[in-house]
This record gives sequence, C-alpha cells and structure tokens, in this order.
Amino acid sequence: MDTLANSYVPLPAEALDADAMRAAIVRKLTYDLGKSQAGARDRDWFMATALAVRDRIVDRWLSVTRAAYEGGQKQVYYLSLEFLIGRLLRDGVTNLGLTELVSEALAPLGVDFEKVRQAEPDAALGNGGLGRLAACFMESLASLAIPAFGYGIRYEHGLFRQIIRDGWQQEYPEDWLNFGNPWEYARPEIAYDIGFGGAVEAVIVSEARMRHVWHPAETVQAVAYDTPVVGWRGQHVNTLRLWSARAADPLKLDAFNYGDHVGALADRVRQESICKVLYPSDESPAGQELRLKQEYFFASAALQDLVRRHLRVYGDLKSLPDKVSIQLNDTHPAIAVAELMRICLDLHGIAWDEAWEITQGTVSYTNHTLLPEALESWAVPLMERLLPRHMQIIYLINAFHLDRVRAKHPGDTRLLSSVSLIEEDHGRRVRMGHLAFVGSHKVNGVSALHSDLLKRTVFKDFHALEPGKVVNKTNGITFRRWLQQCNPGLTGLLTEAIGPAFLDNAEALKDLAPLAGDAAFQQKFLAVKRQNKEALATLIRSQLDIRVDPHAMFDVQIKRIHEYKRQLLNVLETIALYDAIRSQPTRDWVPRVKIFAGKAAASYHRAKQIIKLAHDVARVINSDPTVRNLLKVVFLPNYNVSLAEMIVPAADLSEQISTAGMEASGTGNMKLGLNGALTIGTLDGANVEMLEHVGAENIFIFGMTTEEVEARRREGVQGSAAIAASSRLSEVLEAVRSGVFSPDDRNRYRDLVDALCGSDYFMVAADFDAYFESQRQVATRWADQAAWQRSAILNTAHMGWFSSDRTIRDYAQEIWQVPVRR
Ligand code: 4GP
Repeated sequence: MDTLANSYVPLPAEALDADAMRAAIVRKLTYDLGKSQAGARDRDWFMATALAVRDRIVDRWLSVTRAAYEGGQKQVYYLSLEFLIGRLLRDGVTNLGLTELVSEALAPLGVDFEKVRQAEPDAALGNGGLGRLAACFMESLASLAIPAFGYGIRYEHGLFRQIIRDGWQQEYPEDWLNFGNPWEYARPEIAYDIGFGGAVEAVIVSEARMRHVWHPAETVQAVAYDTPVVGWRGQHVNTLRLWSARAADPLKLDAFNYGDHVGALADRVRQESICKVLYPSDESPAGQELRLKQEYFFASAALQDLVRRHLRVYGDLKSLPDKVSIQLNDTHPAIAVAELMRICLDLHGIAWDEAWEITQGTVSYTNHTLLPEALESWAVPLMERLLPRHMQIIYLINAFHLDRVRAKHPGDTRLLSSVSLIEEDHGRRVRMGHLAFVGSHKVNGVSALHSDLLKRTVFKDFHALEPGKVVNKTNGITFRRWLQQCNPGLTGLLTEAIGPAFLDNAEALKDLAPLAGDAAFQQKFLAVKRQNKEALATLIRSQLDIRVDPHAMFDVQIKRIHEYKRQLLNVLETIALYDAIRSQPTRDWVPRVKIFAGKAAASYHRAKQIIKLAHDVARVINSDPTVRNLLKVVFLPNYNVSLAEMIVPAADLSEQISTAGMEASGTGNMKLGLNGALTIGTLDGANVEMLEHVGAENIFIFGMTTEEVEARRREGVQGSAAIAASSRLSEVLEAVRSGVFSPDDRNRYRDLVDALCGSDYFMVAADFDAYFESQRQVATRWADQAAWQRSAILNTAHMGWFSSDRTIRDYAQEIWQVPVRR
C-alpha cells in the first residue's frame, strides 16, 4: 500500500481571493480581538492576520494527522530542549503561497504587511545552532510529508534579551508571550503528571518477578500547547507540541486564608518555574536541579503522550519500533531512555530484555558538540533524589552493558571505566551522552568531520564496541526561510534566471552555475545584494546611529559568542587592519564594515569581555578621522532569528573561523553561502563539505587543520611562540594589553592577552597570521568585482545540497526508516 498517498488531502476547494482574505482578517480583528479597524495597531493586525492564516492551515492539519494514524504510518518524534523558531507569519504565508494575497488583502485597509510581519515577537525558544536546526527540521519534515511531532518546552521567556550598556552585555527576560500567541492551541485537557522525588516500592508479583512502583513526592502537570507547522506548498502539516508546567495544586487555600498570601503560592511558583526560562544558570545546586527537572519534565511528557497515542492505535508496545522513531536532539532529552524503560517495565509489565529491545529500536541520538563542558552529566545523588526509579534503571542498564563489554574484553578495566554510564573520577555522575549512546540504535554527528571526530574521540571506545552505530548526517537549513522568505529579491532573480524548479528541489540551483560569468547577470545579482545591504545599513543607522556605506564589503560574523568561534581573532585582525590603514593611508584599501552579532552565555565572563572589546575597538575606529570610512565596526545587539534574516541576505563575507575540530557543523555558514556570501573559514565542521561543493577557488580556507591543532596542544606549544614570530600580532596585542582601546580601565584586557600568550587553547595567536593573509586575499578578490560576483553566484549555485530536505531524507532512510515523498 502506498501509505503516503493517504496523507495527501487536497486544499479546501473554495477559492481564496484578496477580498475574502481581507474579510477573514477583519472578522478576526472584530470578533476574536474585539477591536475596531480605526483603533487597531500593527500588533492587532498581526494577531488578526495570523489567526486568519492559521485558519487556512487547520483543516489540512487535522486531516493529515488523522490520515497518518489511520494509514498506520510511522511517526517521527523530535525531542529537543530548543526550538528556535523565530517569527512564523512569513513562514505560514510563504508555504501556503499566500504572500501576495495577504499583502493585497491588507493594503486597502491602509495596513502594510511588512509592518504587520515585524510586529510579531521573535520566539527565541533556543540558544543557537541546535535549536535553529530543530526548527529547520520541523519545516522540512512537514515539507516532505513525514508525519512528525516536535516536543519541547513552552518557555515563558525563552532565551534572554541582550542589551548592551556601555559595551557590556546585560540580560533581560524576553517577553514573547506578553500579548498572546496566535499560532498555538492550548490543550488544557492534554496533561500528564510528571513526578519528582519520593521512593520506589518493590512489589513481589511472583517468585520470579518483582514489580517496582515509584511513589513520587511531588507531581507537576505538563500541559500541551500545539503549534501547527505547515510544509512547503501547504500540503502537509505537523505539530510542534510544547509543554507548559501547571502546579497540581494551584493554591494552599488554608494558608491563604490565614493571611500567608505569598506562602500559599510558593509551591506553585516553584513547580511552574520549570518552564519559565531556557537554560537557567546551573551555577547553583538549585539551578542544576531545575535543569534536570526541565529535561525530565519534557522527556516524560513526550513519552507519555506518544505511548498513549501508540497504544490507542496498536494496543501494545511491542510494535513501537516499527511505528515510532524518537530522535534525541543532543543529550538534554537523554533521560528518555530510562523513562521509556520505566514505562515498559513498571507500567506495562514488559520484561527487561524486551523493554530494552523496544527502547533501543525506537530511540536514536544526535550529538551536536564535542566541547567537554557541553557533555552533560548529573551528580548521582541529585539523580537519586529527584528520579530514584530512573537511577535504579540506569544502574541496571549499566550493569548489563558492562557485562557485555566484559564478556568481549575481559580484564580491560580502562575500557570498562571509559564506557561506564557512571563517571567515577570527579564524584559519581551519570554520563548522559553514554546513556543516549547505549539506549539508541543509531548515533549521529552533524558533519562529516564531526562524525569522524566522534568516532575518534568522545565515542572512540563505543565505536570500537559497536562499529556502524555512529553515522553522519550533515546538517542543512530550510531554503524556504533562508532564501525565499529572507531574500525575496534574490528568489525573484533566480526564478527569472533558471525557472522555479529550485523552489521544490534545491539541487536545481546548480542551473545557475553557467550564469556565474555572465556580466549582465552579475549586475543583477549585485543589485539585489546592494538593495539588501541598503536595508541593513538603514537598520544599523536606526539602532546604533552609525552610518555604513552599502558599497563597502559587509564582513559578517553572527553566532553565539564563544572562544572557540573566535570572534576574538576577528577583532584582533580588525585592529591589525586599522593599524595598516593608518600607517599606509594612501594604499587602495577595500572599504569594509565588520558586522558582529551574538549573545554570550550569562555566566561566560570571557565571552562578555570579548563583546566589550568589540565595542571598545568599534568606538576607537569609528571615530578616527584618519580611517575615512575605510573601516567600520558594528555590533548589532540582541541577535535572534529575525535579525539574522536581515543580515544574511546583506552579507558579502561570511566568517566561519572556529578552531579546527571544535565547530560540530555550523549552519550559519550554509545560510550565508546560499545568499551569495563568500566564506572565509577554517577546515572545520561543514566548512569542509562546503569547500567540496563550491570549489577551492570560491572559498577562503586558512589556518591549522584539526590534526595540527591536536598536535600543537599535545606538544604544549605556547601562544607566545606565535606572537614572537609575528610583529603584527605583537603590536596588536600590546595595544590591547596596554589599554589603547580601554583608556578608562587600562587593565581590562590584560588577562585576555595573557591567555593568548599562555596555552592559547583556541589557537587565536597560532592562526593569526594565516587569517590576516587570507583576509588580504579576500580584499584582492573584492577589488576584482567580476571575479567576486562570479564566486558569489557559484556559492548560491552549489549550496543546494545543504538543504535540510536532504538532511531529513537521510535521517528518514538511514535512521528512522520512514518513507519520504519525493
Ligand atoms: C551546535 C553546534 O555548535 C553547531 O556547530 C551545529 O551546527 C549546531 O549545533 C547544529 O548541529 N551546538 C549547539 C549546542 O547549539 O548547544 O551544543
């Protein structure tokens, strides 16, 4: 049976024209929002428009969801602590093909669609790449008509809002839900009890069997909120189900009546704090406990929900691996392995071996980082206190796992302690990556290099034990958002040049390649870029009161601020360029605007210091008349998806300069390449594959390879060696160290510079000269605009493979075993 055919339901038959859409929007404004047209503001129009667009999605949503159950299709469940979805209105109208119609509907009302669109808050339910990847995957799953649910947490405040005061980052709560969220459906009736603490009772069932009953000390409810996710051309709609915490007991009425009004609410406030913010600081024990609670909260709710759904259709859990795939997005949901075992063992009386088969057959795990600090582990005492039954199960999983290892490699104690789920060296801790690994049938990295490194480093011993379990799934991005929506100018030009096939099949962008050398096409390509740069220049002016010239090269580094991503290297090169311009003012310098944006983790002092340095350097350079607009430095605050959508189409140069071996993949590199930016980057993450696709002459690769970085670290070479060998770098660092950029606090950057002289762990000093040189090659290419445009066009042409549709197809075939509509 062709099960996919069942999921196809034609769009509702009634024709929709601009008048009908306008009437629908006005009805929403009047009857759902209770506002008159005269009094409506952009935000009200946004709400009304979103509600009207949502109506266009719902019938399809309900019918394809039902068809998937009835057709017995396998469901994919994507468990992720982050879904960095950003704004959704343009997503919805683009995928439904309603963009022009909605603009036309609004125009006679005197309402500008663009303003309405911008009134939508940016849902920052994620931190960085991992969360944005989850959002791209949700869109591609829907576009490929794979029945899927995303499961996560409905954070009231999401990631913090970044405000820059005097160059320093400050964090404020994001308030995306303040005015309501028109996309979601609250499902107060879909609620699950999530237990914490308490004790486990062992009940003897028979001589051979014992059953465990967990009596949690506390129960919080997880309540579902559903957002429909519509795929390209509106054919298929999936569900993003986010969980909100609801206290089982809203108020201690007796305490309230005695006058303890605050105390009466204390339990509720504590319990509901689970879904207040993304990544609460884990510096305190209370913070750690809250994070573990968040992880268990959403993993348990997801499993209870999918098990209930599965049982309703199939009656028992034996068929779970045939009908369900659970993808763990990093280790945050790894506790799901123990929870699924608990559900099988304790709630359904399934024997251990079969429960384990079900669990492993259903679960798979994606690793997103090799950074040691991001490899999660939880102290055993915390786990024992909060999740006593899970701890028992983890011990047992570990015992069987270690038995298997011991049987294969008797006497190898090093191996046993390396693959044990319990880390013994620094106080006993549960290694969540290890738990995810053993509980999964497949484990994947997110670029070829990263997957290789997984096999060589963190999962080396596991890989030797189970070769074939680690696979690669190079990341991708959804072209709907990162080309069609954010760059309508380029989309229009491409359609005119090569026809619309690329809208459905990203690989068709290759048809552009023959035009790369065509002078007339280059001019058009350039004109689109110029227009996007003008829009960004206007934004920079309005936000920062800095004028930048759209003719200058826009050199862009936008991503989380982290030492391994090496914004510092970029800032130091900026200073070197500044010095060079001042000492040789008459050379024909290529005018550049260095554009930075990104957030630093609230407790990451060094990253915040780098933000401050970028601001200090910007202040000096931007106000120096000798630079004559040849160099400008801009730091745009509060980086989020919406800001990326402005910057990406306007970028000329994409900075992907992480220390080799440290960026798992990167996806910003793909977005920028797709929009015609040339990459300057290291042989790291997916840059390696981008090099293969676009060709060495269209990308600037510099710096040490992963092996060279490893060797240098092994040999303990100090940064001072590289600094001594480079008079340029020495001068730059001396200026920073002595306070040239921080006259108000001359010692501000001493420790920063000292760290570079010392171990230089991130190879900033070691790679500096190579980077500086590579930047000069960039400038030379820019000076030959025809050559630059050619490379830019070829970047766009060869980025098709990096569509998340390709990535999802790969997951579907190799990991989930679900059919995909071609
Ligand atoms: C990120 C990686 O740093 C990035 O290289 C990758 O492209 C992205 O995941 C998606 O796979 N990791 C995180 C994280 O966001 O929190 O570990």
